[in-house]
Amino acid sequence: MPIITSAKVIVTSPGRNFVTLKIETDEGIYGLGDATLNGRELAVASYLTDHVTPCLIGRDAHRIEDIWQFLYKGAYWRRGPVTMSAIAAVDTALWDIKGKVAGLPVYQLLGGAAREGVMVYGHANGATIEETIEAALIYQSEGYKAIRIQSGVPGLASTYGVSKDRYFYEPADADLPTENVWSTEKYLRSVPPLFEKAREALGWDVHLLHDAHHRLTPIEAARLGKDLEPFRPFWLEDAVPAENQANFRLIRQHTTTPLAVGEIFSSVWDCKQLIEEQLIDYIRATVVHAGGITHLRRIASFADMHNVRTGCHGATDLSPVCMAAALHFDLSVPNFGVQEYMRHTPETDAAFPHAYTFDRGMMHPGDKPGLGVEIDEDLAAKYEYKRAFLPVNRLEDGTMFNW
Ligand code: GCO
Ligand code: MG
Repeated sequence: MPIITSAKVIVTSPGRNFVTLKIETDEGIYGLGDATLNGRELAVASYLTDHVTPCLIGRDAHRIEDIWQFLYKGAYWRRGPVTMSAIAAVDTALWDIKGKVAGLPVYQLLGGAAREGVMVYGHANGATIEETIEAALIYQSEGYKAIRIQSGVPGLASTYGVSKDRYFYEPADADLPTENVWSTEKYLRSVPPLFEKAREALGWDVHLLHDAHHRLTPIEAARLGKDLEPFRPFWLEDAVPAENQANFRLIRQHTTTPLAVGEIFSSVWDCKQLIEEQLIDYIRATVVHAGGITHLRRIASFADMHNVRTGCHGATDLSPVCMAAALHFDLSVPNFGVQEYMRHTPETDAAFPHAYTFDRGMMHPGDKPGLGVEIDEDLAAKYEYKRAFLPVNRLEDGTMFNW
């Protein structure tokens, strides 16, 4: 059995900040786990270095479930994004080690491939509907079967999901939070025409997705869902903030537009009611923020019993280590729906060489033992951590609002 001899936290910023855990064993085999929590990176780095890694030394790296339970129950303080990202990093690294010891890609340890490949969605966005459609047509020509469409809102200077660079969208955009101005009324008027024009230009054979980024009330979300029904969206994401899971009942009563939520969830308890009452169609929790492969599989099994499919978060603030882990998970779970795929910058890709591939809208984790992802530590050491925050949002009268 491989005994854990060291565990170190690597903070690097190749294009953006990432926190990576590297666990080494006495057999010379090591594993990697992503621990990046966008805008709060150093909190997780400290949680790991100060409170977790000393407890790992000397343990049997094969005892993934036992170590998970030790970190979850043993902390006394359960759940929350910082704790669960730290646990996720350990869990992911241990699956990587187990795969390498077995000489098998992680998806084989999870039951093997349940499909040939993983359908991903790309992000098309633009300041205007025309620009968004132009970008979506490029994704379609590259073979994407699913495309998220976000457009600037007439009358608002800036909004979520519309980037300065149309190819790469970076959520954390400044060393102090930038302020944006929001109007729900203006936004609600802008989305139906976007979908109408998108269907005209792209046809009906491509899945179209949209992210409301936690900005609506239930009745507003119900209205948007109804308005979009004629255009058959694949999903409407984060329609309302989900602290109060019962909010989704009202949306459900009014619309058949499929609902997705959960990128900020850290545990099955955050989505228990949503899943049990079948208030959503897709659960967006992912490996790094929801307790690793072990806990995400628990969420997926529970979701499967209630006809809810997976749709893992995959923005650029989730490192290639998380992307690789998510792809092994996606390939193996029975109730896979779709995987988000925002391309990393060339700097990020160079620091994290990986085996996963993209081909005509489908991805595959590759067949290297373990996760199939590395960190080039010499290169990583050249990129120092740079403080970076997500933006904040205010209503037009100055009231603090949701980002
Ligand atoms: C998505 C997300 C992201 C988040 C970002 C926060 O759907 O990909 O909403 O854009 O805002 O990951 O760190
Ligand atoms: Mg989102």
